[in-house]
Parts: sequence; C-alpha cells; structure tokens
Amino acid sequence: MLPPADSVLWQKNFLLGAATAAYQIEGASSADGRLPSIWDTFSATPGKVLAGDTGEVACDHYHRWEEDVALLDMLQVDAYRLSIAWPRVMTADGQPNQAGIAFYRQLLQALRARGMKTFVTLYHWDLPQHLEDQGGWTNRATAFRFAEYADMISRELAGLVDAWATLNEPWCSAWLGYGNGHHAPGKQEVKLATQAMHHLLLGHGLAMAHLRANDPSAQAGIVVNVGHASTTGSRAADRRAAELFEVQNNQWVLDPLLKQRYPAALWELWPDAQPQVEAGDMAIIGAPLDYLGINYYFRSNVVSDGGHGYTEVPLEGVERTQMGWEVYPDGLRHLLVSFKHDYPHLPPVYITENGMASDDKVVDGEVNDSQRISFFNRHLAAVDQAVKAGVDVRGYFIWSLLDNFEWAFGYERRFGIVHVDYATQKRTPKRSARLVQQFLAERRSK
Ligand code: GBH
Repeated sequence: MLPPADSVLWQKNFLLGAATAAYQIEGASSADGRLPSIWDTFSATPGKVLAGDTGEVACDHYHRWEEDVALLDMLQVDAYRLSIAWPRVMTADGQPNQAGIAFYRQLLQALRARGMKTFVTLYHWDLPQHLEDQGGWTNRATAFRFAEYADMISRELAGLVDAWATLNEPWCSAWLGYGNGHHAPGKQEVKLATQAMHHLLLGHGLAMAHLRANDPSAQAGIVVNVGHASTTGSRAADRRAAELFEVQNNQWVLDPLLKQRYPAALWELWPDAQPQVEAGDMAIIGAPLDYLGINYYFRSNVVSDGGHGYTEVPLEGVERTQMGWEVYPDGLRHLLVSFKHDYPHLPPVYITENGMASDDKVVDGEVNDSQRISFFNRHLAAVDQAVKAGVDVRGYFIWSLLDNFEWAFGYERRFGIVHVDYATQKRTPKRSARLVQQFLAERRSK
C-alpha cells in the first residue's frame, strides 16, 4: 500500500483513520443502565437479521476497549471515528447516565493520550426504544429529544472531541428504517420515511447549535451515505432513472443541508409523500457545517421501471465484494467532483467510511485479505484524483477497524482490517492492517 509520490496521502495532515459504530462493536447491551434501542428490538425479532444475530455481545468492545485502543495505537492511525450509544448515556427521563458517559470519557482520554484525533458521531442508528414507542423519527418531538441529548453529551465530553458528527447516514435511518423496512424499526411506508428524514435533519440542525455553543474548539458536521448510479438502458427514461436514483440517495439529504430545500425531482418519484415542514425548519437544517462526512461503498446500475421510478439491474462481469456490491472506485471520484460542482457551499470533506466485506479466515495466524488491499488502494487513488480536481478532502476513514455486527447481515459479513473470532473474541490484524501500519510508519519517517 504505497501510494505514488505525488499522492495527497503522503501529506501528514491528510488524516488516515479507522471507524466503528457503537451497536456494531460494543455488546454489553444492558450494562450500567443502558436502555434498549430499536436495534435490540429489531434484532430480537425473528427473520429480521441473518442467522438471528444480535448486538448483545458483538465484539465486546465495552469490556475490551483497552485492547482495541492498543490495536489503534499499534496501527498508529491519525484518527479514530466512533459513535456514542444514546441509550447508554441518557436515562428515559432525559438525565445523564454517568456510568455510561464514563465509558466514553475514558475511551476518548485514552485515544487523545496516544495522539489520535477523535471523530465522534452522536447517532449511528441506535434510537432509544422508548422514543420509538412514541413514533420514533416520524414524531417531530424526537428531533427535540435528540437536540437535548446533543446538548447534554457535548457538555459532558467537551474538550475531548476533535470533530462531532450529529447523524450517521440519515438516509439509512429514514429509508431503510421507515421506507423499505430493511433496518430498525422496520416500517415500510414512503410517507413515513420522508417525514422521518425531515425530523432527522431538523434534529441535526438543532443539535449543531448546541455542539458549537458547548464545544467551540471542535468541528461540527454530519455524515451522509452517497451512491452512484449508471444505466445500461438506452432510452431517455433510463438516463432519467439513473438521475432519480441519485436524487433519492444523495440530493434528498444534501439539498436540504446545503441548499435549504428538498429537490423537486423527489416528488416526481413520490408524488404524495411530501413531509410536513414548519416555518423556519429549512434554515435550521441548512445551518453551516464545518465539514461534511461522506460514506461511499458502491455503484448501482438501474433502468426505468416504466413509470416514474427505477429498478436495479445488476451489471454482469464486474468485480463484487462479499456483500455483492460492485467495486467501483471511480464512483467516489465522480461523486466528489460533482458535489463540488453542484454545491457552491460544499464544506471540507472527510471520507468517513469506505471499505468492503470479504469472507476472511485465519490461516496460520494470518488473514490474507488481498481483495481489500486492492480495494483501498484504488479508492484512495480515486480520492487523490478528486483532490487534484479541486475537491477539499481532508481525510479518509477505513470501515472498519474490526469485523463487527453488520446490521441485517449479522456477523456473516466481515468489514474489518482486524479479524474477530467471535467464539473467543480474539483479534487478528489482517494483512490490510499491516500495510496501513507500514504506510503510516513510512510517512512519519519522511
Ligand atoms: C454503512 O452504511 C454504515 O454506516 C455502517 O454502519 C455499515 O457497517 C457499513 O455501511 C457497511 O454496510 O436498499 O436495503 O438494498 C452503508 C450504507 C448500505 C446504503 C447499503 C445503501 C443499500 C441497502 N449503504 N444500502 S438496500
């Protein structure tokens, strides 16, 4: 993994980090007063998660965090991105739960003591179940509960965080959670999804003000997932289908954040699903960001569904990962360059997630994840190209530090650069982790 000499990766201020999320690694789902989240409920519902897996134990990071910090220290990454479990740090009546907060305080202190920058996401999908019982993100009140949580936790942890993110991938919370039901809470209604999105974004905007007031030296932003679409169809309707895919996946979130409006084309796709928006909401949502976190994984090929929408038609003969996702690095370059063009107010960007799953096995104490190494090399080259095209990208986080609970796919899909044997909780750095470590050592010696 040695990039070309002129790559932005050699610049010491270009952050190379690793990322995780609370529910996917922590386990200890009822320790120290942690309340149930929608993912505890969802994963306990038969048929929702592959093999009936849950996050009850996961990587047991809640108890093994020191070992995991030592792994990060061994890799010598510049930064670590983690998320805070809302149900761990706040009681049902909105008070701080000091036992849960202490966990994050000691973790952040340990990371800081080892010279790592801390990127902290407030919400990576684990809504307290008691809020879902009152309608979850479809209830406007949840946006205000989220803002209270952001206020409380940013007071408690002020000074320990380099960059806050309000939400991870609101598209997934809204669409997978309330639209197609693949994720918790498993609702399936477009109208619920658009309303949930509006409340997620409103919660984000309200939270931003608290983050800035309580921790003025930290950066504050949001993390979004983006997708790129191609079409193999030859009709104008097919090209429009590819555009609408990107409207649904990208502009639905980015336009409110960066242009203070929903894209009109969204209502071409969903004519009867406009959310209720109150006066002043869009200005709150569109408050300036210090940075935008972008998570990119793959490209989708679509054609027109004959009506106003699109259907996916998988490309044949392309490289795919264990998830079945196409490996398409140029999609990342393409999207970054097009965002710079489409959004005059695009803030500095961090790639907050990029990575792939493979069916990795430990053989003689080693894991040879050669597809992942090639994946990283090619996506980092795509980021470098975007930087050279003028996009202000300041860092890149590998998804993920550890193999972990891959949501609806449970433990079957391995995204880590460190292998986890779930029977013993033994961590084994894969070859990709060794190469990251070597590259960073080489960069430091220059
Ligand atoms: C990220 O989301 C998550 O932030 C992270 O927690 C997760 O582990 C990682 O990716 C790997 O999956 O319409 O049901 O076919 C990735 C977001 C996932 C968005 C797949 C688009 C298509 C889902 N992407 N998704 S579906």
